[in-house]
Amino acid sequence: MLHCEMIYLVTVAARRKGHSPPLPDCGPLVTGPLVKVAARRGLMATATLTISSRNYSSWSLRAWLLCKMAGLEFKVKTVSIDDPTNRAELLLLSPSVLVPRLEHDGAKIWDTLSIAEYLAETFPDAGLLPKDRVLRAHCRSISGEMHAGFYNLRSALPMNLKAHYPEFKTWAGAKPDIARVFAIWQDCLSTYGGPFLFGKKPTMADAMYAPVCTRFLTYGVMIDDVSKAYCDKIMKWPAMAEWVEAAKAEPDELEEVDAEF
Ligand SMILES: N[C@@H](CCC(=O)N[C@@H](CS)C(=O)NCC(=O)O)C(=O)O
Repeated sequence: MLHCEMIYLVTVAARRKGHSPPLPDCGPLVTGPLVKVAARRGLMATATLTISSRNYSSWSLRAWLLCKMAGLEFKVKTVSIDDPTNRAELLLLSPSVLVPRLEHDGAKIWDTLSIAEYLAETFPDAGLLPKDRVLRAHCRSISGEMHAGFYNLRSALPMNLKAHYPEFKTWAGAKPDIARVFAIWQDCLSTYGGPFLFGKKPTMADAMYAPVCTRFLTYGVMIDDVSKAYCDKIMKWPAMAEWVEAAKAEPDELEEVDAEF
């Protein structure tokens, strides 16, 4: 079971007990004056990114960072997936009943890595993928590795931006995943010089690994200096800081989950 699924099951229980208020709709994101004029005149495609909890949904965070990096003008639609009405609505939008889901200019995409590839193709100058063929292949490989793997890490250390458990005892099964993440980061940072994984600017790989940085901080995972500097850089990335601030302002959803740690 995906860690998010576990979280949402617990949310259902919380809702049955009457403690979980609906998630806020974060509304349209800021747009510049020229962009607004262009949009009113129908010169620009409007985009909508459907996400769930900013505090818990790591895939939502990844897609949101990717949209920001692409320079896409987009509205955010927030759905609470445990609500049966929302699930029915989401099923119409996303056949997997999972978020994130991006709709832009006729394209409907319900998978994070596909959103990343779509944005890289649509906004080739945004730098979501490195220009160099060899680096691009490396960037795709580690992005794919995160998308397809690290199950133990993701289930043992669920994203929870509001929480801080410095004494948390990490399940041994997650340790090889953690070691592998450190190895990926160290390889990229020493090969390409940082501060991001493929050099001076963030790429799709940084968006894919950003939630892992938050997990290491939330659960006090011991990290070496190089990885710590990378996590600090990610947390100070303005787009990331904006997301974290909004997550902290979100109503509490999962008191039961928090209480267990
Ligand atoms: N592989 C999918 C994973 C998406 C995913 O697991 N999303 C979670 C939220 S973080 C979700 O929608 N869970 C809904 C549920 O479990 O009911 C992607 O890349 O987008």
